[in-house]
Amino acid sequence: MTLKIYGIAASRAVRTLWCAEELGLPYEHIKLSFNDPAIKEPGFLALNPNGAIPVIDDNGVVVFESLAINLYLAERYGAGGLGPAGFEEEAHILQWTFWAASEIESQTRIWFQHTVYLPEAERRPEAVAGAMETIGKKLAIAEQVFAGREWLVAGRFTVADLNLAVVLARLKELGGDAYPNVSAWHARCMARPAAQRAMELRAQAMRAAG
Ligand SMILES: N[C@@H](CCC(=O)N[C@@H](CS)C(=O)NCC(=O)O)C(=O)O
Repeated sequence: MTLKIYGIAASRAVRTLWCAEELGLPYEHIKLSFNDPAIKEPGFLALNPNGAIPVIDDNGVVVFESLAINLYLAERYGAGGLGPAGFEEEAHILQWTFWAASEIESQTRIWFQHTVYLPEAERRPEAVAGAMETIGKKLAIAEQVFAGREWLVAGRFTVADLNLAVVLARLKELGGDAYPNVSAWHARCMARPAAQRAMELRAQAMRAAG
């Protein structure tokens, strides 16, 4: 049985697709949308009780949360490459992934809601300003990190880079131009053939959605 990836590419499922492409894994892509009522039904909720995408079923190993899925796939199928070789690398991969999720994605979510997602009348400029200020502080930290190295962990592209790069998918809109080292690292990540394939799947999904 192949890995099953649930979730259209025009969603956080693109993160999982990129990871699977990096690892060269065969997979079945079940293109459920985030607004498909099926993801709130018992059959899907048995896979992800949050009623959200992505979720994977890897021969019975069911995992939700996009960044956790990537950590799992990289460790299982990419040890010493995309995934960690040993506990020290693993610790640093977890460190940067948790940093991306807790310190940055918490803020990009606010930014997105108040610039794109909510109806205009409900958008609060002060929420955007607060999120941008925090994101700026975090990007300044990353700027220092990438002054001395090309990749986050172990001198090679790992799932830590992938996870942070996807959380910073809208780097330019988040003021990324002020951080040239971060921007150069992000461009290196996005230029990878697997990233390009995942972005093409995303573009196709967006075209299909109109
Ligand atoms: N933290 C979760 C967020 C999952 C999530 O919110 N997914 C969106 C699509 S990007 C979704 O399915 N939304 C539908 C809903 O929550 O009703 C992850 O990273 O996987």
